[in-house]
Amino acid sequence: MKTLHQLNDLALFGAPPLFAEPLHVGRPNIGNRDAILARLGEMLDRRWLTNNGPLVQEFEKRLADHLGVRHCVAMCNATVALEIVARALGLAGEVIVPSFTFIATAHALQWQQITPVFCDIDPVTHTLDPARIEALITPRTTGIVGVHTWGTPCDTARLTEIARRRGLRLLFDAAHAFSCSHAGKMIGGFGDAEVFSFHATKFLNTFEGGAVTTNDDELATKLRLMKNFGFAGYDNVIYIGTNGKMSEAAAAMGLSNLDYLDDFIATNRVNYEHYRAVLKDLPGVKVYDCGEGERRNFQYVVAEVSEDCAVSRDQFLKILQAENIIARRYFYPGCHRMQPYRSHFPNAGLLLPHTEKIARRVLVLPTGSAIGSTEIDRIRDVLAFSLAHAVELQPRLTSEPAHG
Ligand code: T4K
Repeated sequence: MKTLHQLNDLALFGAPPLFAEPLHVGRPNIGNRDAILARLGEMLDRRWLTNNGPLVQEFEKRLADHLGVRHCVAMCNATVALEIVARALGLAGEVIVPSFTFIATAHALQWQQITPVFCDIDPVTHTLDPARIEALITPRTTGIVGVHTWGTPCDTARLTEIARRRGLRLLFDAAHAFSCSHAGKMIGGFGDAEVFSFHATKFLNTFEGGAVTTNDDELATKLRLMKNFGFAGYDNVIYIGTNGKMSEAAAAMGLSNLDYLDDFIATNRVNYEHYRAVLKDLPGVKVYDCGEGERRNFQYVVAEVSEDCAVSRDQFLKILQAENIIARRYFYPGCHRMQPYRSHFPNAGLLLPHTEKIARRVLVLPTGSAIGSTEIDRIRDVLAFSLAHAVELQPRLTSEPAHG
């Protein structure tokens, strides 16, 4: 493996990349291949592939038990789950959401003609800032959607208080927060409902998948109808619905991975702590703090590159990606700067100073079971080398926009 002595040793300037194969932020966690294949084999023998099969029912039960909630409704992905639960909760008009989130949070609302009203985030936690919400409430507002960004819980107590006092529904996008806890309770039981993602890149994956959890019996009944076209039995449709069902193959993957949850967390945690230890002395670079004292999945390792850093976030991105270290700029540039929202609210950024700042700073680094301390040390070497040679580096960096 190459070592970095001079600028021309960087892949950006023509040297071979540090890694022959790309290091990704979201390499899927795959627990036990034999267990997955055995479940898939049984599924094929049963010839029951979808439509509330036994594997989906078992997956829902195990999730509900793990999260300590009354109901877990498995779905085909978190985006459709958000759409379905938004409709089941009667969201309409305007809903307050952070702009610093994956575009699906906003799109799930806009897809059904609900206007996402973007609210700024707390610059430390990167989650919705409750102090900014009330100024955005209008007579058209029907709900708040908080996002537990990077697995860090929103300020659920203040959001619940605001929602109750103002008569609003409260939903959480918990796509990043599976198996995380808050105030001694698992994420999944806060607000009216919470939505998880089990996409391939997520800490617990079902290839594609999602789930809604709730303690509200009536809501759970509606969700079950809505994800299955509104069928209440053969030939009997009693509700408007869509197809949001999870397949048996997805549940087979989820069940098999559930057995390895603690292993995934342990691996992620070791990586997170190693990153924190080796990056702590790099000037202008700080690893986002996942917090202590509560359960976390450590799925994302998020570096923040300050504006006065000798190498900018986007320059680091280009340098790393050339070395096959596929870091990402989640959630740049913020939903409010993406279509159709950019056209709907061209000046939204004025009310979102922390969102804009954090979106310019964040660099998500590769982690997961495909990465270990050797790779992390090499990533640190690239960042440290770039900083140490920033003066010579700057004139050689082109102004090409970064990707990712
Ligand atoms: N709400 C929030 C807050 C979310 O973050 C998300 C999804 C959602 C809602 C919606 O959930 P779903 O409807 O997806 O269930 C990825 C994921 O596709 C997306 O699920 C996730 N958030 C988002 C944060 O990341 P992209 O566009 O960055 O994906 P992509 O294809 O670039 O993959 C990310 C990395 O993972 C790459 O470095 C490649 C690697 N990868 C990817 C796949 C699919 C693999 O190594 N293997 C794979 O199979 O969105």
